[in-house]
Formats: sequence, structure tokens, C-alpha cells
Amino acid sequence: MRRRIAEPYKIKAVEPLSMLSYQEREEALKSAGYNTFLLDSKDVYIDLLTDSGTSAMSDKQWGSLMVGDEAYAGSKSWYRLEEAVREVYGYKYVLPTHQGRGAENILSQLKVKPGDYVPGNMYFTTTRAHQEMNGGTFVDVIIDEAHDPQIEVDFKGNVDLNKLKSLIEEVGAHNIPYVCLAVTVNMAGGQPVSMKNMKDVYELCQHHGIDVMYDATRCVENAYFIKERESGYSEKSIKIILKEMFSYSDGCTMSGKKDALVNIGGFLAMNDEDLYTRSRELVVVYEGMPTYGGMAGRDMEAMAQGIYESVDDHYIEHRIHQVRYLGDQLQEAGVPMVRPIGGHAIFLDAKAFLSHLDQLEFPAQSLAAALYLDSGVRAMERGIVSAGRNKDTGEHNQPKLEMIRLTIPRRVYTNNHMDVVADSVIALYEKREKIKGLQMDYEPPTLRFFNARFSPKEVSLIHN
Ligand code: PLI
Repeated sequence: MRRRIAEPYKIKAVEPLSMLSYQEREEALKSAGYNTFLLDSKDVYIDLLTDSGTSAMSDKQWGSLMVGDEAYAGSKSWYRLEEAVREVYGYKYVLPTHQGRGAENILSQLKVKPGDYVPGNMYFTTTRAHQEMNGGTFVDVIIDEAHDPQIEVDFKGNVDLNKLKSLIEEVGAHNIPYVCLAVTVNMAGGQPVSMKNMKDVYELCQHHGIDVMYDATRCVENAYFIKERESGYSEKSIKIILKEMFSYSDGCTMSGKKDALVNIGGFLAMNDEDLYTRSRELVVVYEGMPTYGGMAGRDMEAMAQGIYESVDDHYIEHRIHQVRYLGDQLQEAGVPMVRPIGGHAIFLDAKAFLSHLDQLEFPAQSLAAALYLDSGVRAMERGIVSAGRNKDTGEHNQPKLEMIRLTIPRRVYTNNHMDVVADSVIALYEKREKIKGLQMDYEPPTLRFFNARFSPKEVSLIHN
């Protein structure tokens, strides 16, 4: 008999949820222009917009806030955070930043120059933006399978070594400041990279004198997939696996808002002393003193504690299994989604779900709106709206992947909440042809997905 995995914590403080009626949700959706980014949190029942900064802190983390040292310089809390990063991640030098993109800014400014190429296993929006703002060109070197939602591959986040080798041959190693390796890959559906692939990438890069910098944002989730799927790791602890992962890199950027179990914070870490010295100078310009970097002392205390808790084997086992618990129910009901199920979210394939809609009727936006209307669950559009317009032609970019992301915050919801989400998605899938398309009434010039407004193309979004 398969044994179930329950939450490895009990609940000490509760936060009541809003439970609006269908009519109230209809009103809220209308005033938000059918865009889930514009909904007020007070109108949302189960919030799966993002796993970023939405984690629940533990009693120890809340307790640690009281011992936060708010000194402007040389805060004790900074030294505790530095020690936690050194111990768990293994890098020699650490600098605090207000969140992940703060670290990306400093790294890109120091390493990327005009004409450079930055290979990566798919991109993340802010990471690529910083590389491009410094004159670099991002080059996707992820395996082809990552772009196909249906192909089942254990390590769909892996780098295709042949793509990387060809790029090095084509542009020369001196034009590649570093390889940016994300563990796991958010935009591919939270897909992991294997230890072997990390090692191979590192060896190839060392041979050519190219640095490997990880985007470590969801590194603990990646470590769990290695434990589960890669031979030789099933008996090893997450802490040991993580240390080995980082040994195949020269540094990392980190958004503490995900795997470090805090609501704000990040860091930049590296082994090279010269890069550290130069980064310290930019931290002062953009983030604050190198002993707080945009965080309050109490934030640093909470992150130090969160880093230790994140490598607890029971915590991460439940985390991955909770995402899978939701995904498995949807998969059994035949709901189309990115496979295999990744670490932090379920990505529904809105193109297949609402196959009667044209991509120009915004299927993912419509599905996210319909889900909110049906049950108050908030998801995020990752399709044609997020992809924006072509700079030259002004036409909509029509991405292959038209998805909504059901992102599971860490330690926040129980499996009963996952059941409610599954019931709603399945109910919508059963009456999918009744869900109609949207038209865009207001389109902001940049990052339109945040503020765009829509309305149903027909009388109502769902024809009940
Ligand atoms: O939001 P930041 O600045 O702390 O982190 C930026 C960032 C970097 N890398 C990756 C892989 C991310 O997923 C990421 C932020 N992700 C957000 C906000 C998300 O909703 O997925």
C-alpha cells in the first residue's frame, strides 16, 4: 500500500481566508479587468499566483525576528546569514541583496559587456533583462525536450552540451562571461538539472576558462529530484546533495523569497576573491552596506534560519509531494499539463485545455479568469499576454507554450486546499467548451501582463 505524506508541521497561527460568493467574484473579476494580477488579495480564496515571498515562516523564524540586529554596519544578523550560506551552499564569499534581481544586477554589471553571449538553460525574465541591459545576448542551451510540454524526461532542465559547445566554437570563450544555470528551471515548469549534467557543464566550462554561475532560486527542490531520480543519491541527505551541486559552480545568485523560506531577501555568492571585492563596491551603490544589502537585520535572521530549515529532508519531501498531489489528481482526470510535474507549480496547457479558442482570444488569460470565477483560486497567465509584442512588427508574440501556472506557496496550504483546486480545475475541464475567449481593452506598452485589462468576447466568460 502506498503510504501518504502529511504536512511535517502543525499549525500555530491561522490566517482566515476570504470566501466570496460567485456573484462577488464576478464583480471582483470585472473590476480587475479579467486580469488575476489586478485582483485584490482580500478577494482571493486560494492564492497560487506565485511561490515568491509567499512562504509561511516557522515559529523559530518568527522568534528570530526579535533578535534581529538592526545596526547599520557590522550587524550580528548578517554574520549569522553569511555563516548559513557558507555552511549550506559552500561558497567562500557572500553578499546580501534585497532580493534575487538585486544580485542579478550586480553580477551582470560586473561580468557582462556589450557583444557578450550568456548561455542559459532557458531564461527567467529579470535574469535575462539584466544580461541584456549590460549589452549581452542570452542564448538558450537547454535540451529541446524542455520546450515540449508532453515529453516525460527526468531532467528536463539539463543543458544540451552540444549546443553549449557549438556556441563556444562560434563566438569564442572570451565572449562568454559565464554560463547561467538555473536549478530548477522555472519557465520550463520547475524542471530539474541532473548532477551529472552540472558536472559535465562545469568541466566543459573549466576547460574553456568560463565561469558557471547558478540561479539557485529553487536549488533545494532540484536536490530532491536528484535524490529521487539519479542513481547513487537515494541514500544521501539533501544537505550533502546540495553541497555537491554547488561544488560544480563558481558562484550563484539567489532569491531568498523561494527556497530560503522568507518573504524578502537574496544574496550573491562566489568563490573568486576579486569578483567579491568588486561586487562589494556595487552592493554599496545599489543595495546598502555589505552587512545588510537592502534587508533589515530581522530579515537576515529569518533567512539564516530558513536556509537551515529548507534542507530538512522531511520538509522538502512534503513540499515536492504536495505539488505532485495536486498534479496527479489533474493528470488522472486527463487535464493537459506540463509533464513531468515540476518542483514549485503545475503548469496547465491552456492551448490544449481550451482548444476551441484561437491564441488571439487569450486562452490562458481566459482560463485563469474562469478558475477565479469558479472557485476564487488565483493562478498566473504565462502565454501570449506575458510574451508581449514583437519589437519590429508590432504583432503579438505567439509563444508555443500557452499556460497558466498554479504555483504552490511553501508551508501555506494543506492538501485539502489542493483538493479544492483540483475539483475546480476538473469541473472547468469537464465544461471547457463553455469557457469563452477575452478581448484586450487596455494594453500597457511594457510588461503588459501586469496591468492589461480584458473583457469577455461574448455576454459572459463562462456560459453556464
Ligand atoms: O523576485 P526576485 O527578484 O527575488 O527573484 C528573481 C528570480 C530569479 N530567478 C528565478 C528562477 C525566479 O523565479 C525569480 C523570481 N520569480 C518570481 C517572482 C516568480 O513568480 O516565479
